[in-house]
Amino acid sequence: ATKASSKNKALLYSLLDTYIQNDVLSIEESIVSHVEYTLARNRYNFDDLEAYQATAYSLRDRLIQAWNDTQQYFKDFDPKRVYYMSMEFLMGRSLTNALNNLAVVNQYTEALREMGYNLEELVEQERDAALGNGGLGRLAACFLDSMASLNLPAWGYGLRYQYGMFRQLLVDGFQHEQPDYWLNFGNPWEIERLNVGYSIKFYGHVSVQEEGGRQVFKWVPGESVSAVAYDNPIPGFQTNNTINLRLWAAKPDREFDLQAFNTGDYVQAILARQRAETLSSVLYPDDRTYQGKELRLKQQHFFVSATMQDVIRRYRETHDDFEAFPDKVAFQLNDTHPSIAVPELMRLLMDEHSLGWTRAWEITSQVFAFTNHTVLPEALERWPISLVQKLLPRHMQIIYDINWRFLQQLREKVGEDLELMSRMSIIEEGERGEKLVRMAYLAVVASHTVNGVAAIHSDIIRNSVFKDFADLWPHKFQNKTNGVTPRRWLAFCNPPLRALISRTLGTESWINNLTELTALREHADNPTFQEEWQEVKRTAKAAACRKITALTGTEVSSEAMLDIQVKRIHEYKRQLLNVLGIIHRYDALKKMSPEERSKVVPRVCVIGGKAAPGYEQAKRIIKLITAVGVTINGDKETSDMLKVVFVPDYNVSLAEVLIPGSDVSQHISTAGTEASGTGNMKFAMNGSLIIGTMDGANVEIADEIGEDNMFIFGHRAHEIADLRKQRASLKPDPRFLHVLDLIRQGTFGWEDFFEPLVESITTGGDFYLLANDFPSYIAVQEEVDRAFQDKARWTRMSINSVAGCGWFSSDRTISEYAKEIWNVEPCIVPAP
Ligand code: HBZ
Repeated sequence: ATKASSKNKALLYSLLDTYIQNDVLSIEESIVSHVEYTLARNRYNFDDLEAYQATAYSLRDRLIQAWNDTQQYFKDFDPKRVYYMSMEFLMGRSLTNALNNLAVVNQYTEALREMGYNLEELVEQERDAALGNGGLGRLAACFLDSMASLNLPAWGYGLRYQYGMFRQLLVDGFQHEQPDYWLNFGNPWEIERLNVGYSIKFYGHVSVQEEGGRQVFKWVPGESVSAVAYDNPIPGFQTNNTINLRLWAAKPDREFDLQAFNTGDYVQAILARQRAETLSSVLYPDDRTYQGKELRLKQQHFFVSATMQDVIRRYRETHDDFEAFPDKVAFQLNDTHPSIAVPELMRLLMDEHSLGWTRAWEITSQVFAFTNHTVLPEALERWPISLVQKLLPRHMQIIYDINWRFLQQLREKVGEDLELMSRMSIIEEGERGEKLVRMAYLAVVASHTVNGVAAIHSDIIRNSVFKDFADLWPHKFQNKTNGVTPRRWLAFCNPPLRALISRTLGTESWINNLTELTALREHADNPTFQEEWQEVKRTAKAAACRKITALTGTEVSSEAMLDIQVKRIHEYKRQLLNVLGIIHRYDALKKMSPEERSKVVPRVCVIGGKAAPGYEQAKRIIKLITAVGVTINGDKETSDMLKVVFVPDYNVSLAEVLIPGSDVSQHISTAGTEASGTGNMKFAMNGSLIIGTMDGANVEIADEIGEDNMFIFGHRAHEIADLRKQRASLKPDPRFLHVLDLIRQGTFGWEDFFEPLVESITTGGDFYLLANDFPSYIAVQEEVDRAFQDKARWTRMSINSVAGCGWFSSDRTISEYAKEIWNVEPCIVPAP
């Protein structure tokens, strides 16, 4: 590239000075110019989709300016940076978020109104960016928001899937999966960087040569694809800082397959090249059942290798050697999915940058930290050695070396304890002689810090999942209780609540300092404030009910209590317990006299969430919910008192409507199974009361907002192991058995299809202990009804929920990561 002369420079500096203005007229000009020149549509005639796209491009211009300033500032200042590595970023929509963070909501609303468009309608045109399964992916998105808002020198790295989380369709109450081709109409929020690309190798073999007295390993790949960068600007709230989420897409490699073209079959060679793109095309929709698919490991290595090469290149722009690398770089591994980064960094340092093993390991073990998100054994990644060996032969050698040195070190420390060594080995001697790589152990061995995502979960990690490692390296283990961004999950999705809080506290500073919400406590019993609070809830609830009716065709009254359980469908989350409770409620209603019935609190029970496509039991649960809904909603005798709906295709955007409108929400996993949960925090933040077990972050929510402001039930984590042992001799509550009988008798039809569900909680062993927790669940539900009848009490509990939520801002979580794990500091970009 030619460098601008100093004369030109002055001109270049001045040229864009006045380009971006945020007055209404400039915004109108900017939108119309995008209609005309970016979309090439007629400026007098564009539909809502085009208006949305032009608005998004107009905002993108503004984001790019802040992004450029931020990246230049980071480059000049050269602080230690953190790279958040995640296979998933569940971003949802960007328009409302960008408008609010850039503080231009009013101007855009007015500009669009003058042109004849309604911003709220345009917002609905945007497809969710659903590049994640659930909590883990959404956490990564909340973390980006907080890292930007806290002015941290941070980047996110991930994959640009062309097909995000599948769209869930319900046909006759059964889940069907539809492809989510979200890029259909383009993605105005991303910047394609065709100039940023890396070659990613697969397969082949490793040769060893002697060079100057040391062994040099050469990986001769059998396949190679290019990784191309797509940058997504992430604005912070009330700051100019705009960080980057860099997502990689696979493209055919320019150089690599020249050979193939010499064989004569030109067309076949082109088609083979084209297949490279499938590598990053689809998100695996299985949360926590490890499948061991070759393409998945390919995706992991692809994403990790591109990221490592990119970070090293950036570091080397300002450093001649790797001495300062650990002072300039921190990597956070979002679960084990990116943990192949450990041998990849070792390989790059040794084979491409000529460092010796010792120095490479010193560096590697200073830069990684690892977050665990589950204790369910079926979710732990264990790649067969034969597969790793075939796909990544050099990495397999390095993993063996890491393990050998680790076991040596262990032996020095504890002596020749073979039992312990085989327990802790990164290589597992699997059944049938199949050896496996325990990716979690690889991550633990290489990381300087390992954390769980709620206090109880971090304890479980220390005391069971990674106990041997915690005994060996107690200093490595930490807790970082999850949080959610109060921007998306309160201020932007619930503007009336934001306004009421700000009016009451006389400031908006709580949005960046969420513990200020405790000041709401002193208003909790104030009748006028309570009245305003109820009005806010009524507004949100009306919107939620409209949405529910639109999605399900079932009329639901916004007078009724709105009870919501939305999350991935999994046995451990116990949606089945919820349904059994609903059936019990229905049965009780049927047995009442009309007068008794008229005194009951009407309830709308909403359940939503996706089942992994191969998870049959979860799919049966969905069918049971819908079948129970058909029977109950069609019963004239009870339908004023009870409705049951399954909302299809639960996603981030739907959550933003349902959560503000809900009265109660359910977080009822068997104690010790839900690592944290983050939906619980979002509901509490919007004044929805929690029905929950003492599991995950519920425990800390109870500490913060008070158990008397929640509905806690069920056995505690320390009791679970014994209860499981004794489950076979448990005599379940008669009401529990009666509910099962109703299902078996065909009250909801499909009794043969539901038999495996009934079996799983009876003769099947009831692993998640539904029978044990059923009585206290029913009791707490009765308490919920009583509380709802006392409006002042309910409203006070709701206010206290919000008041106690300050701790669950992801700003708090990220500040802790920054100080206690990453050792990075804010790097505030000056205002332009
Ligand atoms: O991570 C969730 C935990 O279940 C939840 O308790 C926690 O709050 C949240 C954030 O820490 N875990 C997941 O969402 N896990 C996955 O989505 C997943 C995706 C792909 C996998 C395995 C797990 O291969």
